[in-house]
Amino acid sequence: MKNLDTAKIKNIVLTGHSGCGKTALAEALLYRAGVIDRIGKSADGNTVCDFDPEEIKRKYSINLSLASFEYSDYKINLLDVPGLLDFAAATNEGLYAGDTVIICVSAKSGVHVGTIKAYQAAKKLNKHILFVVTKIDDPNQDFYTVLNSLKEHFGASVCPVIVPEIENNQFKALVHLGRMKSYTYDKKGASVAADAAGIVLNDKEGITADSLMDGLSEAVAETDDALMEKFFEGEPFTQEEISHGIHEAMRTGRAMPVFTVSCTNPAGCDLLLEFLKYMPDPSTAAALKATDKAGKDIEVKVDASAPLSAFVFRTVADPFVGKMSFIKVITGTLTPDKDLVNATTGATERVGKLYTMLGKKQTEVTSAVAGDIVVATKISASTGDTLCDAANVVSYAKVEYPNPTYRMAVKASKQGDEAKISGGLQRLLEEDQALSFGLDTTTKEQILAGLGDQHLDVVKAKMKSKFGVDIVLEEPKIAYRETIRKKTDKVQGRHKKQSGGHGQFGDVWIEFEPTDSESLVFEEKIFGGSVPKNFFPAIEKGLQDSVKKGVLAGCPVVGIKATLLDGSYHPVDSSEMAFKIAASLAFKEGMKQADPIMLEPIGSLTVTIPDANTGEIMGDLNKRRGRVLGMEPAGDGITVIQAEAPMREMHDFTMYLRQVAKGMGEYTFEFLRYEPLPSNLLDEVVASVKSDEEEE
Ligand SMILES: Nc1nc2c(ncn2[C@@H]2O[C@H](COP(=O)(O)OP(=O)(O)OP(=O)(O)O)[C@@H](O)[C@H]2O)c(=O)[nH]1
Ligand SMILES: [Mg+2]
Repeated sequence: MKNLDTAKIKNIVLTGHSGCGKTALAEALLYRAGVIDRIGKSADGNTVCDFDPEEIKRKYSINLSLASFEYSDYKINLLDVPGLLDFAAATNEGLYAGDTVIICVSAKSGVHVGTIKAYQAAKKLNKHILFVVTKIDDPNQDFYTVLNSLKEHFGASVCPVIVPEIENNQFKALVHLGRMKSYTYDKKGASVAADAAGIVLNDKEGITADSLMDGLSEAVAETDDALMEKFFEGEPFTQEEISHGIHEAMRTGRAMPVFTVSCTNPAGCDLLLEFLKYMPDPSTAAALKATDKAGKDIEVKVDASAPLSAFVFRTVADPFVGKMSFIKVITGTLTPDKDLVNATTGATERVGKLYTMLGKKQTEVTSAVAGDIVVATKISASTGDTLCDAANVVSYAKVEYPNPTYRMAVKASKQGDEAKISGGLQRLLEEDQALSFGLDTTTKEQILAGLGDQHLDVVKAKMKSKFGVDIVLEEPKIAYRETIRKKTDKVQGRHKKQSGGHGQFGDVWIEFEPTDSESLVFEEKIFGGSVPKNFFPAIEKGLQDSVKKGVLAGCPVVGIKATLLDGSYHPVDSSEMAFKIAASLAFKEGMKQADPIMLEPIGSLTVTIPDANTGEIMGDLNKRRGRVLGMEPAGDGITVIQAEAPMREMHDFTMYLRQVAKGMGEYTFEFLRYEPLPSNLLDEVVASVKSDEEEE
């Protein structure tokens, strides 16, 4: 592929609800552009973008794919992202790299949470938006209802440009409102044009092409004073004015054009491809937030004439090819074999080879100009790092990622594979910023956290296929504690054993009482040397060992103070070991007398949800023994609930919230403190803790 000017590059990200046809649209566009000679299908596992074995197996996208191709004399970088919320990290990376966001909407199922999320994300990042209604060939298409729903959700700037002609509920042709031409398609997606003036678009509802033109004309008129005057005087626009006006309206954010396609029997892909040429180029995209060398906040626009700066927005850890870094060049030109500064780490970096991608196919290139998206292999930079010329040190703001709240304990199914697990997961963490892995120091379990069950299921499958390790995912243990509620009288612990030669003798009287300190507090108040000083450390050690396992369920004991009051010893038979044992006997007896209870961890919860879900979530938190502390409107139909809830009740909250709030909810949940476990749960908890121990 030849090297191009920034103005000839179009970075287009395909977003939308899962299953709405993003991967299929990429396929259809590549076919119409002559890049591939047949259209693959996700269901057949033969598309350009869903090439990962896990995508082929599951028949949906889990990764961000880049399909770069030439069309006319433009380079189009298509980014196909997953629609499933479990893989939102890849979606966010695609949104970062794309300049124009195509939001795909199925003509059959319409606006869903994925559509709304894509829109919100695109707006937040100031991206240009284009709606593409897919599946127009489907017998159950309902285009004009979907169009109305788009207007209801996203406002008056939704502006139909290519709409279908529907006869007897079936798709017949596409009408380009700007040209007032109707296009009928053959099986290869080639079209024949005819005049569309006066055409009825939907025989059932009597919608005409002329009636839809009004919205388009208004959007065009708003782009220019002279056009506005013409519009008010009722004069028709010329073809050129309309065409220029649509592009201008989109560039300035006044209009979000709506296109219609079939991806499987390609229709409308020719018109869409043509339109893509007029998409804003990277230099006119919104400026990126960054910090300069001195740490000052700045904004940077894509600019080929400035010294090099480039952002690593995705990393793939391939066990065979090595590390692949997806890079968007922001300023200057990226070329191999030049020393660069990694502004994030301070390291010097050298890019060996650069590639342009078509799904999994790599083609080497010699340089990449500002605005372009390429892949470098085997560099040490990580996702989120900025590479730059020493003369222009700048760090771009990182992509925002969702919080991994779905936690599972990860174990090796085969003993001895533990090291392989952390090795493999470290590699997967490099490519997935919504995954976290680490030791829960309270339960001593390795915890893998992600965005949902499908996310972790894919991680499990990748561990097997990429690193040959079988992992088991289990509900994480809860770090229960035990404590006491009453002060005891002094309790005796006496250890006496006479076996052959030397005997063993240790005797202590200890008083136990509750305290605020989490770890054991030990004091001694021995008078008259009833226990010699040199045995005190052994007694304390005996107690320290004992508090590791309480008498109820064997959980660590917190909030306990032990005071050594008295005891006796034997000049020959007493030893450190004997006093250690005596202390542990006193502890066991003391715990029983001190009204022991179980404590459970309580977490602090912040839930962000649409207002409409508030009642249901509050009811659910109540069932989870949660305490709602406050509820506040956060604007835009969003409510924030602050609550506290026991950790043992919250394991499935991620999946629950997703289901209730239809993917529009978020939350954070962090350990706060311990509280007494309600007595009705004691037997159940003791049994579960003991059975966990037996397993180990
Ligand atoms: N009839 C018809 N089927 C389509 C069209 N577009 C997509 N499909 C089918 O819809 C299903 C989902 O399409 P995909 O392209 O995989 O959907 P996606 O948006 O990439 O889904 P995710 O990767 O999960 O986000 C597949 O079976 C496609 O063949 C279309 O225009 N017409
Ligand atoms: Mg897909």
